[in-house]
Amino acid sequence: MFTLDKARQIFPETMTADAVPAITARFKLLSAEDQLALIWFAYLEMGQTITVAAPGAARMALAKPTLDEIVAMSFDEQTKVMCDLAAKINSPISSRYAFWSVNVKLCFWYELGEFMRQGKVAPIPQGYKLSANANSVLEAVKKVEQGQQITLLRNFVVDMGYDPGVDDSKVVTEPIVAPTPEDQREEIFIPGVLNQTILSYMQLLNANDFDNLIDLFLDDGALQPPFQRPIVGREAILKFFKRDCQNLKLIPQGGFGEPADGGFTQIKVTGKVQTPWFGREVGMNVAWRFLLDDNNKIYFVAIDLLASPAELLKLGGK
Ligand code: 45D
Repeated sequence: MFTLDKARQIFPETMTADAVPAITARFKLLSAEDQLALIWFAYLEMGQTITVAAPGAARMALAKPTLDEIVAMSFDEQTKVMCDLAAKINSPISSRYAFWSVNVKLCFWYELGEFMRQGKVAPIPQGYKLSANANSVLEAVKKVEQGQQITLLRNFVVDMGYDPGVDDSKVVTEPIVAPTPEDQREEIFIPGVLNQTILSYMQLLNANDFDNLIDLFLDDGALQPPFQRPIVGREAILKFFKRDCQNLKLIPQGGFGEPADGGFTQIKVTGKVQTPWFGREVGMNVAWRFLLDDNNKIYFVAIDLLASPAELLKLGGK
């Protein structure tokens, strides 16, 4: 029989983007000032080739009162707020920030970035010199592919704030969108994969139809997002879907399945994922490693960010 630990080992030849946790670990050792400046420089650099989609008013609403508060401050106070966030120092805004979902945090920083550009919020001091370490982390960020770069930026933002252990039920999240009407959903074809659970998974996630999506999972099923611990149990997974997975676009390109122990089936799919933040401009190379029970219910699925596009072609025993 499978345990969660054993399930996590399926398709061990899958090479994930190790540069992401490695760079993140080095980033965390930098001073708050260096962290903010590095993100600013990386963001400017990326801005030359890709654009972040401006969040609409409804999405921005949750961060708005805090943004208004910051705009009313002096430049020195604003700089302190940002440094406190980066240094995870306990302050009113740092602790409020910790309760925001990933997308609310990203909305907040998107708007601060705009304000910094417009001169409404303290910019990174002109001529700011990164330390040697920060500079080498920045160079490392510049070298990885775009999907890895945006994952790094997202990691940096998620880790900020003062978080003494946030109660999951109190996380502030954006409103939930309605599922795409059935007749407007795109069919999914995956060369090499006929399994209906896998096809439904892709289609239901693309349609934001999380209530039906969760029915594909076993009660004690688990989902492991890139570089994270598995989320275990239907309730927790459904919460994660509704909170962090709206408007994603999954574009599976190929797959392979084979029998596993105990009547289970393991299926690996590779392809691209687009985030609503960058739309079609960034396709992240990912693998889904599924383990289904004998009723085709999902016991485990891992989503991995792949080391390189070459990994898209490595399927199963081939
Ligand atoms: O500090 O099948 C300034 C799951 C400077 C679900 C700034 C999935 C100062 C199941 C520039 C102002 C979700 C797991 C900061 C699939 C400063 C499933 C601002 C996968 C911070 C497929 C910085 C989904 C800013 C995936 C504004 C892989 C940064 C989704 C903005 C991946 C960064 C989504 C943004 C990713 C990053 C989104 C908007 C990686 C967005 C990244």
